[in-house]
Amino acid sequence: SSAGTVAAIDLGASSGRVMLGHVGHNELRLRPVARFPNLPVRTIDGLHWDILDLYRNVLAGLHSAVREEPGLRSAAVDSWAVDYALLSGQRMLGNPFHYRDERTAAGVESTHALVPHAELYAGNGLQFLPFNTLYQLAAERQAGGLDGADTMLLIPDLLGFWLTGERVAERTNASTTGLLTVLTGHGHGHGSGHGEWDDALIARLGLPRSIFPGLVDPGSRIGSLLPEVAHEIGAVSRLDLVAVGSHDTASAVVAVPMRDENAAYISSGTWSLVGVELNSPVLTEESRAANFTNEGGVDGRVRYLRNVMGLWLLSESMRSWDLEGVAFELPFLLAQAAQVTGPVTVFDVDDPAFLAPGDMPARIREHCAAHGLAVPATPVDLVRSIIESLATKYASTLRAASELSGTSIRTVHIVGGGSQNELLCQLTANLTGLPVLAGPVEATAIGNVLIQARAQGLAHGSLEALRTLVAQAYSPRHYEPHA
Ligand code: LFR
Repeated sequence: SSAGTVAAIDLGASSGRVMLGHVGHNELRLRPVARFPNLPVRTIDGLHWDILDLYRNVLAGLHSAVREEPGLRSAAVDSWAVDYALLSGQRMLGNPFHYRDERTAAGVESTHALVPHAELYAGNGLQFLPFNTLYQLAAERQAGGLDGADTMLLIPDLLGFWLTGERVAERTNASTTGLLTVLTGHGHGHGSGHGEWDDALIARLGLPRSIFPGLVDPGSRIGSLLPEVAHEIGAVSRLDLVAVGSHDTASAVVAVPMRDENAAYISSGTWSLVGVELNSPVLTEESRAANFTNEGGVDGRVRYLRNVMGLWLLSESMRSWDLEGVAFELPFLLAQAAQVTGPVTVFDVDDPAFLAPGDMPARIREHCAAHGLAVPATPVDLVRSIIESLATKYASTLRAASELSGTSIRTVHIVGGGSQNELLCQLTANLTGLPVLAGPVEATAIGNVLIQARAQGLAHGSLEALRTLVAQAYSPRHYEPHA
């Protein structure tokens, strides 16, 4: 038939959701069937994801999905990047660590002692983030954590293994490990993308090559649900798990309704991923110094972007105020922040001091004091400062992306949760001097749905064709720049 339904399982750093996506000729509709919080847990050995809680919620979400849509064609998982579980046979060895856990510092040092960052960048094209998988694995190795492990699976691939029994490494997410080679040639109508596991690098880092599973590309079939899983979710017919851009940012970029190569994107959620889409990577020394990444996109495209600290600054501030027993409503704070007319402190949102969980307002105040900036006095001042500082960083990052890649940027798309933040969108337009097109909010789930739909023959063509579908179904909101 010409229309059909697929299920997107989308796990973000603060919440997860299962969405049904209905796709047909000129037709694209999503509806949520389950939403659940993702609450990390600190134990004596560090900060972890509550992966079993997430998996239980995924199964419950699939159960609802199948009940609502017995003819469901397929499902696919995406999540945040870089984190993984180690397995011995079918058994998971310990609960996955959270990328905000501080154990990785030692791994950075030992890795760079073996392979300097300039050399890493030439081979993998990745920006330096202290939690990139290769550093986590180095820390793991030093702690003896790799002993007895026969497989490493990134988070979406771990859930895929539990659902189907198949062990794979989806390529877009695997590109964030730092252990894939970035390809520099131009593809044929495709991006050049990422290649294979870098055996030489893996050997130099003293990592066991055998723990890395075979790579698969978005759009390929991973396998059918195991009979006991199908039974548990009440599936009556065969249900396939499909690989999509399992790195959430890769899926989000699929669903940015960009109309030409002069468009830039900001995937604005816990992180803000700010950049452009390219067909081949930029590996210059300037690019490395500016800490731009070349991550693997769907269809071999390159996601040329930088991580900006993102709405984490705001959500973590809200959490601190909650813990202190001062209950603010976010819509109230944002409305008040939009009314501020006096001078606003703009600080560097990317100070590594903001990475770990903890008292965010205190850290922002300390940062401002240490840098000779006026310290935001009230929660409203602080919220305004965060939003204005984020928009300022968006603007400078887009200028850098443009210069480093030789792209001229004429429009800026904001997708994800941040696209609903009117103050953020308007300030981004003002500070870039460019029109901002906001939405869709659920870009990640939409990108997940679209790549499944294409694999099932429900949608066709290049990413450009898929983006036309997005623009029709979710017309973005326009913000014009004001002085
Ligand atoms: C966004 C994201 C970023 C990645 C960070 C950590 O959700 O996936 O792309 O750098 O989380 O995995």
